[in-house]
Amino acid sequence: MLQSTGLTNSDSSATKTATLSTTRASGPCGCDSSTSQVVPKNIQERIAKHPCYSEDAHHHYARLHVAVAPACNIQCNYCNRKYDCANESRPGVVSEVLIPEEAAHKALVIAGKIPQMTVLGIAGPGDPLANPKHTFRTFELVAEQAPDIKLCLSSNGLMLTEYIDKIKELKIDHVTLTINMIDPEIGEKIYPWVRYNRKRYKGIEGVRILHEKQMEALEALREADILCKVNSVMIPGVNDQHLAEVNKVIRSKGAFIHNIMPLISAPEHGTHFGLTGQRGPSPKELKAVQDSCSGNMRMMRHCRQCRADAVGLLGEDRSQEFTKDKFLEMKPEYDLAARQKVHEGIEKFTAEVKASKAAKTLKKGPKILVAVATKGNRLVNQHFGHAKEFQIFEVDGADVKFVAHRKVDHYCQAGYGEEATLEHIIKAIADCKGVLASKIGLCPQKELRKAGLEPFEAYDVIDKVALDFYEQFMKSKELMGVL
Ligand code: CLF
Ligand code: SF4
Repeated sequence: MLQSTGLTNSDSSATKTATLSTTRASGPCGCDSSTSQVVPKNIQERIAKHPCYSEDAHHHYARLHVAVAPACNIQCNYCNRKYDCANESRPGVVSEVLIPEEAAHKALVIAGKIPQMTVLGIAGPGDPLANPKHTFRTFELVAEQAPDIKLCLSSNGLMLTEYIDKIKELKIDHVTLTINMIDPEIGEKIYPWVRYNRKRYKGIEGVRILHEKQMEALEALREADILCKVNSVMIPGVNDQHLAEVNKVIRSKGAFIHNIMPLISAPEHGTHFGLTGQRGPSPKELKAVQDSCSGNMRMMRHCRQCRADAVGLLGEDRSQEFTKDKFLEMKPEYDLAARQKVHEGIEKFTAEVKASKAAKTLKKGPKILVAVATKGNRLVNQHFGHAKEFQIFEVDGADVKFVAHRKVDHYCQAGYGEEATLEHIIKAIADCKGVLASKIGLCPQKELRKAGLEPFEAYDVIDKVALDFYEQFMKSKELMGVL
């Protein structure tokens, strides 16, 4: 193993324990630094605590989804209405539907228990704007009682212009639209019908209405100065070649960030695409399309396609701790001052990380990928065997940029390493050169090395560990005469 940083391995709060030293990380907004766009300061402030709009924020801040919107007004071929809206969720996931009062209670409970929870999102299980009464009532109740929580909604866009005044009135500052096409002929392969003004339109007629309404929605959001994220589901052979055009159009209409997500499709989901064998893209195909758009605008690469009742940091779903039977028994512990104190600690930590970035000029070298085991807080702070996902960072000796995450089954099952699981993990991160974790057992170390993945143990800020690893990795290559 390359020599680790040798820091004490502890799971205590990131903001207290991390040693901050030489780091240079992703762009100023924490999103995709490959775009030349600089985020104005006032917008940086608006996204600084939103885990989806800011890649930096997603290491520290959490979101809560409340499932108050069961109905939908369109049909997507990747959706089975028995499950959550697949525009912001993994197919096959079912959330418990709540009434607004239950949802507000849940938000106040969680705001106390997880003070890093800064955003309340409504993203299903159907379309929030096909359920306007419950959606807006929930936002009203939460805004009245927890004014520091940001309100966020995700929609297919069909009804957005009808509700733009209400969205403005409630100060909903973040709206996601799922836009998969700008050409109705392509849309015809994705949407069999659309219901608008109490009438169901089949085929291209319906898709044309959806397309026009989505374009109007983009303009309405720009006019209202609401930050718009566009989600696009990448469907190989249907819209994969078309997404660059979608990207161009949404950018020209003022969208702030583009989230190209993979189609997840399996026969057991019972969706049209699942049953007809439509496959989703490979990680490589997805990255290629994201890369092709990244010169034009900010790209989101840290989406976890969460459930309509997701709770916690994006990479950790704590929804099972807060099922309806459990949270209804809990008392709201919302405490604005205590929350602000936690947020100040996070801000201090991130400011120190940023300041340390500027402290040293580092030389860029060839790019490599590393896989990081993390429980959040922008730290290498998880045992290899406990990781349910690895965050993938691109490192070039000067910059450390988040590029993806890979879900895996954790290697350590009931205290023992699972050989078959290790094989899958290695396959999932095979394009990396190093694996950074707070602890890695001797057996997985051996297997990782055999597969060309160098294990590296440390407990510190991801950027620092990645640069330390890079330096030692490059040195070892030089010594071996590889470079
Ligand atoms: Fe939720 Fe969506 Fe708001 Fe985020 S999720 S409503 S913008 S608070 Fe985020 Fe989840 Fe991806 Fe959505 S990771 S599925 S992009
Ligand atoms: Fe399903 Fe969402 Fe599409 Fe409606 S908009 S059909 S809920 S994926």
